[in-house]
Amino acid sequence: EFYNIAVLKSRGGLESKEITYDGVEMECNKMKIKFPTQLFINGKFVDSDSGKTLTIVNPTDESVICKVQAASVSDIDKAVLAAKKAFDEGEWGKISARERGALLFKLADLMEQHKEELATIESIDSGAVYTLALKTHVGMSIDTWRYFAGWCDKIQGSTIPINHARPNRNLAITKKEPIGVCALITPWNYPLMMLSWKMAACLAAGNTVVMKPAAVCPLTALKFAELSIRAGIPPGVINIVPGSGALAGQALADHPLVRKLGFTGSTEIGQTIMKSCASNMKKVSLELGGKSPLVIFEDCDLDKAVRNGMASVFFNKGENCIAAGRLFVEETIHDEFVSRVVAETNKMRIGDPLNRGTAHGPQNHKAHLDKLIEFVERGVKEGATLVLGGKRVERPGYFFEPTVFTGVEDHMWIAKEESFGPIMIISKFSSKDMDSVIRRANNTEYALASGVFTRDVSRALRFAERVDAGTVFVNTYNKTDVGAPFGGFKQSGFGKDLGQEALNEYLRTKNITIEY
Ligand code: TAP
Repeated sequence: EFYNIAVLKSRGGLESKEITYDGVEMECNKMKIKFPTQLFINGKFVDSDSGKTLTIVNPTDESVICKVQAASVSDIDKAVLAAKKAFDEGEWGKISARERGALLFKLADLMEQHKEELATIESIDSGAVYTLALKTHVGMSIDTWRYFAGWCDKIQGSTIPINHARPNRNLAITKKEPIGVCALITPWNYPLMMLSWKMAACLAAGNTVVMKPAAVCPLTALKFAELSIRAGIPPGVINIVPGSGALAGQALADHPLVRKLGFTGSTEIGQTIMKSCASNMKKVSLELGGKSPLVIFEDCDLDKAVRNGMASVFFNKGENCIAAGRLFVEETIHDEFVSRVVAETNKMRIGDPLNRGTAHGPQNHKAHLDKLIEFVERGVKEGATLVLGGKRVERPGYFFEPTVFTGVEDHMWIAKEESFGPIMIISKFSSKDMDSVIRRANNTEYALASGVFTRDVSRALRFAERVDAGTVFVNTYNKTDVGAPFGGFKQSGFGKDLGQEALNEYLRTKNITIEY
C-alpha cells in the first residue's frame, strides 16, 4: 500500500481521501459494521430525486436491516453525466495506465482490510454463509481486482503489415481504447463478486461506470463505493445506483450516452436489455441463466463425485449460475450415488449463516423461496420421485431444505427449467451409448457450464469437445478462477467475464493506417 501511494504521489497522481456519510452502523458478527444507504453519484452519497427507497431484509430472520435510496430516471441521468464528465475531462483519462493499475491495487488492499466487514454485510444482506462469503464472495472479488489491476499497463495493440501504395510505404497499427461510459447491471446471488467481475475489467480498460446492483442486495456495492473514494478513485469514475430493474436498470439500457452494457441475470431480462441496447448500438455482454449438465460415469472416483455432485447443486444454496441443473448418473452406480448423496446431505447443517459451522443458509429473498416451493410441487406433479427435502424449513427466515429428485425424465419441466436453488435433479444413463447422454446433455437452450466425472481421459476429452457449454469441468466442479474466461453460449448469453478475454468486452480497437 505504501508503494502504491508513494508511486501515485511521486507521479503527481491521486491521493486517497476520507469520506463521511450518514449510513447504518451496527454490531454484528462480533464486529462493528458500517455502510452507506444512499446513491453514490460523482463521488458523493446523495438521496434519490424521488425520495423512494428500497427496504432491505435480512433473509435469516426476516427483519428489516435498513432502507436504501432507490434511483429514479433523473438520478440515472445524473450518474451517467457524471461518468461522462469523468471520462472526457477528469483525472482518470489523464493518469497513465500504470497509475490506474496502482489505484485498483489500492482499492483491492482496502477491500482486503475490510474483508470481514464486507463478508458480514454480504451475509446479512444475501444470506450467504459467512465462511463462504469470506472465501468466495469477497475473497474472489479481491483476487479479481488484483488480477485486472495487473492488466492495466499491459493492454496492447498490434503492428500489421499491409499492402503498400507504391512507391510509398504503409503501416497499420491498432490501439485498444476504452469505450466510454459503461453500465453494469447485476443479480443478487453474489452481489459483490458480480460487481467485481465486471467492474474490475471495465475500469482496468480505462472506462467510467454506472452500476446498478440487484434491488434486494445493494449493501456491499455501497460499502465498496465508500472504499473506492478512500482508495483515491476520482469522483464520477464509479457511480453506484441501487434501484429497481424496471426503472433504474431500464433507464441505463436506454441511455444514449451509455456505450456499453454488461449484464448478469436471467435470460428473459437479458433479451429485454439486448433490445433496448439496440437503440444506440450499445456494445453488450450478457451472462444469463443455465441448466448445466453434470455427467457421472461408473469409472469415476465415487467419493469425489458425491462431494462435487453435492457442491455442484448446493453451493451457495443453489443460487449459483453454473449450478448443475441436471445430473446424469450411470445406471450401474445410480442407487449407490443417490443413497450416499442423501446420507451426506442429511448431515448438512442448516442455520444462521454467521455461525461458523453452518453449511446451508437461507435463500436470498421471499419471492425466490416461493418459486422453489412451486418448482418442487411441479416436479412431484409430473411424476419425478422426491427422495429428500422439498419444503421450507420450519423456523423464521427463508430457509429451504436441500432437495433431491430422482427418476427425472427429459420431457419434464423440472428437467428443463433453472431452479436457481438447492434442488438436485437426477436422471440415469447407460455408458454403452455415450452419444445419447451427450445429446441429452445438450438438449437445452442454455449452455453455460457442464461437468464430467470419469477416470477415462479419452471419454472426458470427447465429452469436453462435444458438450455445448462455455465451461467444462472435468473431475471437479465450481472451480472458477479469475484468470480463466467465464461465460455461456446459446441462450446463456455471450461475452466473457474474467481472464484476458474479459478486457475485450470493455475495449474498442482503433486502426491507424499510416503512409510514409
Ligand atoms: P434478473 O431478474 O434478470 O435481474 C438481474 C438484474 O437485472 C437485476 O439487477 C434486476 O433488477 C435487473 N433488471 C430487471 N429488469 C430490468 C430491465 N427491464 N432493464 C434493466 N435491468 C433490469 O435476474 P435475477 O433473478 O436477479 O438473477 C437470477 C438469474 O441470473 C438466473 O437466471 C441466473 O442464472 C442468472 N445468473 C447468471 C450468471 C452468469 S455469470 N451467467 C451469474 C449469476 C446469475 P431488480 O433488482 O429490480 O430485479
